[in-house]
Amino acid sequence: MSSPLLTRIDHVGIACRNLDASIEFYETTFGLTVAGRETNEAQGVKEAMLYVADAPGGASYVQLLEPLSPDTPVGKFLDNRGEGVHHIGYGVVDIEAALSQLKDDGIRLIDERSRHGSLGAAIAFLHPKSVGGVLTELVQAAGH
Ligand code: V0V
Ligand code: CO
Repeated sequence: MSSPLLTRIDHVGIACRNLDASIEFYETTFGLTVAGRETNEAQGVKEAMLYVADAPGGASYVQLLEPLSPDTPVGKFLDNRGEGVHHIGYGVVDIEAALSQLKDDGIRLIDERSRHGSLGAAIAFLHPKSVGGVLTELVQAAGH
């Protein structure tokens, strides 16, 4: 059998209206700690990564996402569905190779090439219509 394309759950992305309030909730309720915060203009978000555990090829996190404006992926999601799980980010060993394999398999790619993600990772999204309604992100962690 070939080795799995996905090697860990890197993060669960959660859409929220107020990043500071959501961070406070995850810190006080679950005892998590912020590993990094960033404004990503290209993705239209202010986000924070809260460390959960070490995992093969990286770690796993909760990613809290506040939109920079209504006309962004997370802004539209909040309007349509409200706060909640927005996407799952999976670890991969080689993101460009994974994208090329998935494209050959007929999976609809949102990103043909990897882009800049949180904590210095390379990221790329697969369309939810190709993945059973789940917005799916590939993540190659920095230094891996
Ligand atoms: C929209 N849809 C979703 C969805 N967002 N389905 C599952 N999960 C989501 N998060 C469905 C929606 O219900 C519609 O289905 C259809 O897709 C079209 O929705 P729309 O509101 O018209 O939105 P679009 O088509 O303008 O954009 C949807 C996509 C967009 C997925 C293409 O959100 C996108 O490009 N996302 C990738 C970038 C992203 O999400 N960045 C923020 C995270 P029906 O009604 O037609 O059935 S940034 C991040 O994670 C970072 C930086 C990181 O991890 O490092
Ligand atoms: Co993400």
